[in-house]
Formats: sequence, C-alpha cells, structure tokens
Amino acid sequence: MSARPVLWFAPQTCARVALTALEEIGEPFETRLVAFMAGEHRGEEFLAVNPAGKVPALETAHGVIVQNGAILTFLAQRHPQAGLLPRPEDAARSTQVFEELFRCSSDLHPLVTRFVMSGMISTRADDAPRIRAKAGEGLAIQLTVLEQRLSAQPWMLGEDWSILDAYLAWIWFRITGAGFEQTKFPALQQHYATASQRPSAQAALRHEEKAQDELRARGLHFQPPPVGKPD
Ligand SMILES: N[C@@H](CCC(=O)N[C@@H](CS)C(=O)NCC(=O)O)C(=O)O
Repeated sequence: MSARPVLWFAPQTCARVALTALEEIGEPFETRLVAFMAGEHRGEEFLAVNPAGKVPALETAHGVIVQNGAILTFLAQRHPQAGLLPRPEDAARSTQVFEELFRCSSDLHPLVTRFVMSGMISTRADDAPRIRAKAGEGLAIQLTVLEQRLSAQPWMLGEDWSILDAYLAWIWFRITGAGFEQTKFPALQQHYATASQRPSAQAALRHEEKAQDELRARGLHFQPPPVGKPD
C-alpha cells in the first residue's frame, strides 16, 4: 500500500468523522470511495480491506484499522499535536473519552441507522414506520443528556473541541436530514452549526462532494427511500 494512510469511505456515512480527523491532522492522506449503490461494500476489493464490509476503514503502515472509535483513538495517539482527543492525564479523563466514543458508536449510531434506514431493518416493509418511531424516541432520550451538557459548555468534553464533536455533528446531520424533530434541542442545533464551520469539517465535506460527483457520473447517486408516518 501507499506510504500515506488511505481512508475507505462513502459520502454522508460515519466515515465523515475519520475524514475530519485526517483533515484536522493536516498530513497527506488518500481516499478510496466505496460505492454502496454498486454493492462495492460487498465486493472483493473492499472485503479484502475490511471483511465486515463497513466504512470507515483506514489503511496504515501498521495495518488496516476499522471502527471509528479505534481509528480516532489511533490517530489521536499518533498525532497528539492535532488535539483530536485530550491527552490521558489521568484514568478518569481517559475513561470519559471512552464513554463518549462508545456513546456515539454503540448507543447513538445504531439508533441513527434505525431512524434513517428503517426500511432496511425488517424484511416487512410495513414495520419501517414503527422502527423509525421507536428509534426516534430512543434518540430523544439519549440526546437529552447531550442537550443538557451542551447548554452548559460549548463542546462534548468541555471548553475545547475534540473529534467527538465531529462524531456528534455527523449523528445530528444524519437524523435531522431524515426529519428528526429538532425544536427541543437548541443547544445541539447550535453545536452542529459551530462544529460545521471548522475548516476540517468543511474539508471533509469537499471530499464528500467530489465523491458525490463521481457517484452521479456513474449513475449511483443515493436517493433515500421515502419513510411513512408511524401508526
Ligand atoms: N461500528 C462501526 C459502524 C460502521 C458502519 O456501520 N458504517 C456504515 C456506514 S455509516 C456502513 O458501512 N454500513 C454498510 C453495512 O453495514 O453494510 C464504526 O463505528 O465504524
């Protein structure tokens, strides 16, 4: 592989968080687009990189790293000057970072998938509205914790931005883009607006726009399926 890290990604997915991290570091890296609509996440080339068929996957000189939490932790440790995560001064601080990483990847992300892609969770099409409604309830409960926190401090971990803020911004982007009711979450709205202005976030979006152009040119631009109202 190339001496530079290579990020396998798809636009609008959680790979945006890893893209943002790489942009924040500011060292050269390469990207490889995985075209979901063409089934490339189940294709031989990508499965050789990540047999689980999921983005993000980061090829590095130390091997392939998968799982956003692992990629972000690896990048934070390799590039401490980038300030992706606070340095683990003590066990309590370090535990807090893991709590928030797992909150994003284990609590929130599965709810995001169920809310946004509810039609893909069950084989019965008429289950989708109920799956979406339950996921929306779960998201509201989980996000209330963060709404309270972000009413009192600007970023997930306190006064300083961390890559966890990019993770939360991606979650917010996905669910609000799919119609999540935002009105009870003004602090999260403000957080998203501020996090999105960061140059690394803007640069990540430029990678995605380029990828969307490529997908359009190949006739593979993703159109989200319509979602019905819950019973
Ligand atoms: N726990 C994984 C989740 C990765 C994940 O589910 N990625 C989605 C895109 S947001 C994906 O590649 N889905 C394709 C699939 O599951 O087939 C992580 O945090 O990296």
